[in-house]
Amino acid sequence: PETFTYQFDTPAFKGASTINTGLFIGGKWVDSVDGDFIDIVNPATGTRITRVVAASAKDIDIAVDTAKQAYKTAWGMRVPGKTRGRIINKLADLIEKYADEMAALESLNTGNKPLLVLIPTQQYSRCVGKIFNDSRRGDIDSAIEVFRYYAGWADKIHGQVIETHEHALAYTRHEPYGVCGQIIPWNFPFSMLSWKVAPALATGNVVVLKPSEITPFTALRFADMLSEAGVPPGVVNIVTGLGPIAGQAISEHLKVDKVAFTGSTLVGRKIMEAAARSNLKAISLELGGKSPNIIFDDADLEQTVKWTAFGIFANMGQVCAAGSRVFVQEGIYPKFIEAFTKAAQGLGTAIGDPFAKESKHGPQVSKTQFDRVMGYIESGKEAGANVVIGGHKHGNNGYFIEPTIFTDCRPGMKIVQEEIFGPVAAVIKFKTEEEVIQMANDSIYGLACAVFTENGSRALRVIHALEAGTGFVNCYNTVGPSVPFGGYKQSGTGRDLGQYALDTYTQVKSVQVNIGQKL
Ligand code: TXE
Repeated sequence: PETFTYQFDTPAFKGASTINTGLFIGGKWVDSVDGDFIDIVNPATGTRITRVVAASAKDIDIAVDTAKQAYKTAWGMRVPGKTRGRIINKLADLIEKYADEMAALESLNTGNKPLLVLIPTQQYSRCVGKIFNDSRRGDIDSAIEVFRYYAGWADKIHGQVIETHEHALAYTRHEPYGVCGQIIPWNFPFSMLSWKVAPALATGNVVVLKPSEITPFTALRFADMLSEAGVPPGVVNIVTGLGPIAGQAISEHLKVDKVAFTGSTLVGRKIMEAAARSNLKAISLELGGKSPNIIFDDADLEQTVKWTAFGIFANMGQVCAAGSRVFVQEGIYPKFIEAFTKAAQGLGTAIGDPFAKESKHGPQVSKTQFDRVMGYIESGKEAGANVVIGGHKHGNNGYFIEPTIFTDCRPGMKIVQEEIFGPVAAVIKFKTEEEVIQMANDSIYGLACAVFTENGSRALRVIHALEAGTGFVNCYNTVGPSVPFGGYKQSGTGRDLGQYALDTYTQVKSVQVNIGQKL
C-alpha cells in the first residue's frame, strides 16, 4: 500500500507526518482487492492532497472475517476488563504523544476546527480562537478524554443479581455484541472515532470502522498506534471507502452484529433498512438536527450572544447539534440582533487559512457541502427572509462562507425546517412561552435544544417540554465524555458517551440457576 507524507511548516505546527493510505485489516496494511482509490481534497484551497484506498464489499468481507476471528480468540470477555482498560489508556497516551501531529492532520483534512470543550469560560474563546489550536485542544484533547473515560469503565461493566426464589439464583451478564461496524462522518473525524471505538473496546467488542471518505487522515494515523498500545491484530480494523459501497456492505453484512452510525438522517434510514433486510443487527444512530435555541427577555444578553454564536457558528456550523433555529422573545429582540450581528461580523472578518493564527472561521468541508449551504442561503433569500449579515461566499479559493444571520424567518421556510449544516442562523421572534414551545417542537428532528433565561423555573419547565435528547440551559454544546448525547424523533436512536453508551454496545443475558428447587 502507498504512504503519504506531509511536511507541515506553519506557525502552528512544524514537522513531517506520514500516514499509510491502505486498508488496516488484521493489524496489517493491505491494498483493496479491486484497486480503487478516492482523492482527498484540501477544503481551504480546493486542491487534491493525496488518495486513499476505496474498499469494496470484498474488502469488507475480509475485514469482518478477520474481526470475527479476533473476537473469538483475542478479545471479548476472555480479556479481563482491567486489561482492556489498560490498553485503552495506552491508546490515549499515544494519541497524547502525537497530539500536535494529529491536530495538524485534522486541520489539513477538514480545514476547520473550533470545538466543544467542557470549561465554559474557555469555550467561546476557543470558538473564536486559533483554528489549529481548536483542533489540538478541542478535537484531539477531547478524544483523549473519551478514551480515558471508557478505559475507566472497562472493569466496571457488570449485571445484576435478581432474587427470584429461595432455591434459585438469577443474574445478568452484559455481553458484547461481537463485530461492530462503525460508520462516521467528516465534521469531527477523530472525535467521532473516539466516541465509537472507545466504548466498543471497553465493552469487549471488535471493530470495523469506516471513516468518512472526505476525512480519513486521523483514523489512518490512529491505526498505526493500535499495535503499540497492545490492541491485538484484527480487534480494530480501519477501512476507507465510499458510503454507498463500503458503508452499505458493512450495514448489510450478515456477520456484523451491530452498526453504530453518525451522519445524515437519509443514510441513517438506509442503515436501518439494511439491518432489517439482513440480520436484524443492533443499530445506534446519531443523525441530523435543527435544534431550537430559545432566548427569553430576561436572559443575560452578553453571555447569551456568545453561547448562541458558538452554538451555530462553531465548526462553520457543521455540528449536528447546532442551534440553527434561534427563537428570540420580542422584548430583547432588537438588542440581541444587534449584538449577535456583531459577533458574526467578528468571525466574518477573520475568515482564512486554518493554520494562520488570526483565523477564526475556516472553510466548509467540501465542494458538495459548500454548494448545499449556498443553496439554502439562496432559498432563504427567495423565501423573503432578511439577511442581516453574511449571505455570501468568501474569496475565490476554497469553500469559505460568511457567517450568516437571517431574520424575519417563518416556520414554513426551508431554512427553518431543514438541516443546513453551515454557518447560517434562522432567527424567529416570539411572544409567549406556550407559543415558542409549540414552534420549537414543530420539527422532524429532536437532537438538541437550549433555553436562555434567568428564571430557573421557566428554564426547567421549557427544557422539559422540548422534544429533544440533549438539552442546554444558559449554555450551548458543552459536550463531554460523561454526559450522554443523542436524539429523539428523526435525530436517531441510542446514545453516545456516558454510561448510557455502554448499553448500546452490550446485550443482556439472563441466567437462572437452580440451587435446590425440585420438580
Ligand atoms: O453525510 P452522509 P453527507 C448531515 C448534514 C449534511 C448531510 C449530508 O446535514 O449536510 O448530512 O452529508 C457514510 N450506507 N450530516 O452526505 O452521507 C459516508 O461514507 C452506509 C449530519 O456527507 O450521511 C460517511 O462515512 N454508509 C451529521 C457517513 O455515512 C453510508 C454529520 C456520513 O455521510 C452510505 C454528517 C450508505 N448508503 C452529515 N452513504 C451528524 N449527525 O453530525 C454514505 N455513508
